[in-house]
Amino acid sequence: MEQTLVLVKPDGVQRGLVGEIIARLERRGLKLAGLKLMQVDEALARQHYAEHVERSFFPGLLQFITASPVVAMVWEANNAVALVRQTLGETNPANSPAGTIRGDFGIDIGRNLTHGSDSPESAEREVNLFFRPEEIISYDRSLDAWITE
Ligand code: IDP
Ligand code: MG
Repeated sequence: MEQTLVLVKPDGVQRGLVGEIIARLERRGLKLAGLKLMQVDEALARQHYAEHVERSFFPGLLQFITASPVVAMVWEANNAVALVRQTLGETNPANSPAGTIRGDFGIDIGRNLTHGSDSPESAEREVNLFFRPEEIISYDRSLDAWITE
């Protein structure tokens, strides 16, 4: 099944939105496969956001993502990457519809509460950056037949 990396960024942890964000992904029907609170250091932040290294917002992004702990998670579903991105909303909360996490809780693009991998290839890279294989658990849920055909 497809996996994706989700981060509750430092703003989401500081604002007490970890439970709310997890609840929304659980209610959508995605399955939690990995979860931990962690302090991102500069080396990990640079690897995670390597594609943005030349952007003007990169220094601020590094400062922000390392400023306070994040909650890192692996979520599973068929099409998990796209489903999670839809549930998170647009990168800029100002463009995110109500009903999405960023649209309901965010204002600024640099304080958008969450990260979700942008493709299955990115997801594989990012899951491996944040998790060791033994930290990801595959298991059956008895209700799966009521969520997917
Ligand atoms: P994504 O998180 O929706 O995938 P990306 O374009 O990959 O968006 O950007 C990574 C993160 O960098 C965003 O989530 C946001 O926190 C930050 N970011 C992106 N563009 C800007 C910007 O123009 N100003 C400030 N921060 C930005
Ligand atoms: Mg991205």
